Amino acid sequence: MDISVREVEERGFVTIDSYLDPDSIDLLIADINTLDLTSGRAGIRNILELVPSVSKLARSQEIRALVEPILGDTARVVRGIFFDKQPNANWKVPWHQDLSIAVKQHLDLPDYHPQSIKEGVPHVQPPIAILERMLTVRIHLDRTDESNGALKVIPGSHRQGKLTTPQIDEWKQLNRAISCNCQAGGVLLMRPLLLHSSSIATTPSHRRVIHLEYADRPLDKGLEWYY
Ligand SMILES: O=C(O)CCC(=O)C(=O)O
Repeated sequence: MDISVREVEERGFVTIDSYLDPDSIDLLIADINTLDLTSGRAGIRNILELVPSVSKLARSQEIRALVEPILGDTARVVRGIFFDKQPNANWKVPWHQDLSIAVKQHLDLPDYHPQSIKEGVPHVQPPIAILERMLTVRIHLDRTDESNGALKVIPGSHRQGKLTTPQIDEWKQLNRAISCNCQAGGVLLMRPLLLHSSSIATTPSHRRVIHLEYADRPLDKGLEWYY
């Protein structure tokens, strides 16, 4: 088994540094800059619809080469979010697992609850088996470390299903968090169930990340992925 596949299975994440070249990063930044990000927003939820070069990247061989060894060749991108932590939007996120998926429409299905709407997009919490088969690809457009609020993770925490609040507290107390530091162009692959958080930047500058989620099959019971 490829070393990064094994790391994702066992630790829930792997970082691949300097994966995208500087020219590709500059082009992505230029395209994203055409959107209005001046209002201090922490991010943009539907980046795949808004920026064609991001949806092209999400389907590119370069990114599929990272996803397919883990999810297989039926994998496809199902959600894309752009995050930026910057001086006028310097935010933090407490320890959590990613439990929601974006869907085309809400259906009244007992296993897909709770339902919510995030920036106009319907979301649901699916059965854990669906989240266990997903992969998140985070593409860094800037160097990131503790000083600009890099993502922190707790290795192995993705293997216990959905954690309760006391279980999350226990994981925090008994395990060392790792800061996923990398250079611009670096990629973090992670399982959505991996416990993660991020702190306020102490030296705020841009910390731009394209966050893509992949799934290996269609949803069932009439439910459809949003993207
Ligand atoms: O980018 C970050 O700092 C946090 C992102 C996050 O919490 C998430 O994707 O669930």
